[in-house]
Amino acid sequence: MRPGNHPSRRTRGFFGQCFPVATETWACYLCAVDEPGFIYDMQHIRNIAIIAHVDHGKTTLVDCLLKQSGTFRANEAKASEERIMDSMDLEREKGITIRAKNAAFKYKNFHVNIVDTPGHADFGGEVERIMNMIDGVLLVVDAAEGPQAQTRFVLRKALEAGAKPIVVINKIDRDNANPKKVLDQVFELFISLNATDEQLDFPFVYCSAKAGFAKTELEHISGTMEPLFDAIVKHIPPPRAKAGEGFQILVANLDYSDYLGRIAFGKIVEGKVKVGDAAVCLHGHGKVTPGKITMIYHFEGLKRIEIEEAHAGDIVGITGFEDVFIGETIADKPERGALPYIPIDPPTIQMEFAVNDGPLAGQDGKLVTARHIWERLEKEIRTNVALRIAQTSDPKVFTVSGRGEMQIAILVEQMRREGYEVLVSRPEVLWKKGPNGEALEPIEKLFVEIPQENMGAIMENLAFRKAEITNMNHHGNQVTVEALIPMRGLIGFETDLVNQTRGLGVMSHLFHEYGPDRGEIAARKNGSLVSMDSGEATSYALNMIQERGRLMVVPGDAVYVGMIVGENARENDIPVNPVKEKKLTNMRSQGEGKGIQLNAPLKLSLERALEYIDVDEYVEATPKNLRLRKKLLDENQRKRAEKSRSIRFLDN
Ligand SMILES: Nc1nc2c(ncn2[C@@H]2O[C@H](COP(=O)(O)OP(=O)(O)OP(=O)(O)O)[C@@H](O)[C@H]2O)c(=O)[nH]1
Ligand SMILES: [Mg+2]
Repeated sequence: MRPGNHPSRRTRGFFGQCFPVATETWACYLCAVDEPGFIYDMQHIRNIAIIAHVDHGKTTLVDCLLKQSGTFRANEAKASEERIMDSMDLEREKGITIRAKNAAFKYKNFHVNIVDTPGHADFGGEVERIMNMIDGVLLVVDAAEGPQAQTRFVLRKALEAGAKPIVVINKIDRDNANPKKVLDQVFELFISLNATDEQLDFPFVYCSAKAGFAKTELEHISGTMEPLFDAIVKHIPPPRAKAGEGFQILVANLDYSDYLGRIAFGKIVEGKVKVGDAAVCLHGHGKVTPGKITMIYHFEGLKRIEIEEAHAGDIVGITGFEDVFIGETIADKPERGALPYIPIDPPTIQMEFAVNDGPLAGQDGKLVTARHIWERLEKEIRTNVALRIAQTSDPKVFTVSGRGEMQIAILVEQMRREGYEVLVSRPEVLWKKGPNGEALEPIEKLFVEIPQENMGAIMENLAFRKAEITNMNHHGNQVTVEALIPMRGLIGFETDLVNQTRGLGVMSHLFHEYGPDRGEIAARKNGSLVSMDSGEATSYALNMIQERGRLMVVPGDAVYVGMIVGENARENDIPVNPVKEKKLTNMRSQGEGKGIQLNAPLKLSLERALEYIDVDEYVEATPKNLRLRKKLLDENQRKRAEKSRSIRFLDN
């Protein structure tokens, strides 16, 4: 790094606050920004989040911005990867983002911190948690689908947090794209969210994240993302932060490393921080813990680079506090006070996690005790802000509350992969007490888009689920239905929608209000075929059982008393014996199993199984198996315990 014709160290002061250059004393700004760990002044930092409805192209857009800003060398494996930020195994398998993640890129002499967020409604808490880290958002909207339920949710959160939005109309390469119309719809959305005049004057960019180009006017010809890069540095303000002595950091995310311990991520809201500085953690409940900053990281590309000091405005990770939580403040001294934290919406559903006490417990998994499960749940809520956990009167049963069944199913799936075994109950909705002590249940606003020919079936389904249709719109062969539906009725609806429309229906939903009890909604129309014996299922026995309904096991599967081996064609549960062998007579008939035709068994995914089971049933999730069972394995005990409708309340 040699001094060049660029502004000297002295003139750099014009950019705002003075700042030291991390490397050589005489390095110039424009050259030095290429150095790892370079300290940018606030005027050259931008902190943005990418927000949108599910699948509108956030992660693809982040890929494009990272690649076109030259973050990866051409020969680096990442340069050819897709959806780089979806780094978790489950994210890659499911094709969706689950956790919000940070990265950063350099554009001209700007350092842009960028947070990719999930678009699925169940992970809305991830969007809320990062809002205090950023100062602007790219609101991505699909040029064909237009704004959807989660577009409204994330935009509302961004406006509440005072973040400056840039609207990005994405996927303009799609055949059915209508970018102009979608832009109008976005404008309407801003109005309906009571945006100020200034917010209504939002900048917008059209783009195709997949093809890698952006433009400010549809008529323009563009082969790169340049117009979007320019819009980011022009319209997103520098960080809302204050230079000066001392420091204050609001923790927005946590990570762990066996070697470093807990790493707290957040924006430096004030001052500057150096490795070795004395610091305090201002906890949520008013406690103050003294400590020391042991390490500082900031983001460059996908990497976390260790730095010696960091300044107001940058997003950094710091170590030194083992008991810090999301929403708490780390500062140089207690007098600086805690920063306000953006509250997170409450959870709407709850499931039980219980110790596997079935006869096959411990055969697949190593982590099976109540202590194992509780410690794993405690670890989860340190970083997963929208989840809540609680112990119950039964030491072997815990409750886990969240925003949707998928959010909790993801946790169960992760636990299975880590070697845990756990019994999980059906999701139950969390009610709230009204002003006069009456029970109020969460009501969701549902948006469904279906082919016209499926309308009858879907309307009937919605009526069964106690939905109240509020609007219907026919356009071409499609119908858009808007309804108010109790959250209880929504459980399992997505699976029905996919089945009834052969995958063509799309839905999204949003919390609307707590409303009066909408009455009984039957969980499912069929009872269970429950095993009354233990052993190995035989084809002979299964052949007889399949007369009664649909099988869920195959010959050779281990079964036990109280396990669900199939779905009854009728409403009630019936005991069946799946392990019965054919009695051998002197007249030897054809060999066992020969000539028997068993129908394909009903194999449910974890998520589908969770919404399928009834209130008195569990999913037994182990690393290798998913089984369904009755909570009470003994038939006589079950008969005594009447099935009753129980209501769970928030914060019980
Ligand atoms: N035609 C077209 N497809 C795109 C474009 N951008 C993204 N896609 C596709 O849209 C799908 C979803 O993209 P993602 O980037 O995973 O969407 P996302 O918003 O990150 O999704 P979540 O994180 O799950 O909410 C993928 O199949 C992408 O290939 C685009 O500009 N044009
Ligand atoms: Mg994504």
